Amino acid sequence: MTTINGTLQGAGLRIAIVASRWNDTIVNRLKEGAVDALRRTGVSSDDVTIVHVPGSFELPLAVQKIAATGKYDAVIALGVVIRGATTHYDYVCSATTSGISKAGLDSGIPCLFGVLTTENIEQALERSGTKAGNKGEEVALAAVEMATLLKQL
Ligand code: DLZ
Repeated sequence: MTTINGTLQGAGLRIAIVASRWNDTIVNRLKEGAVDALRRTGVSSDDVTIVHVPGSFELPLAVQKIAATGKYDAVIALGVVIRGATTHYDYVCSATTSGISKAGLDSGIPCLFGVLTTENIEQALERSGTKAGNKGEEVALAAVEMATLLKQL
């Protein structure tokens, strides 16, 4: 029997972070969590590239394009979508989740979903470094694990 696992040894990995400017106060907290987690795994700051897009709806295209360059071992998408009074939220969430997933499957590069989809700003704050952890940190660790796993497959 063979068991294959990724690791949290990030030295030498090249990581791109794509972050939306919509809800940027909270997205910045996710970004800080992600960068800090990458550093703790040994990813060099020279190997981290940060790209900004207007809103979460634009994340998939940028993620797809970056993944297709072959220059990165993983691409992390960060955004915050907060439900409003209309159905806009549902469309943005749907396009963002399916687009980021497709970018990963099409490119073969791990494309991580670090987008908070919340009912209100309180839930988003809780998940960006207060009560309920930091989604940015969580996806950064998942990025390192997946990148090191895929190198073995
Ligand atoms: C327009 C819009 C709205 C209403 N809400 C959000 C949001 O909560 N989070 C987010 O990341 N982006 C939002 N946007 C912007 C869209 O993602 C997109 O940038 C615009 O519709 C332009 O395509």
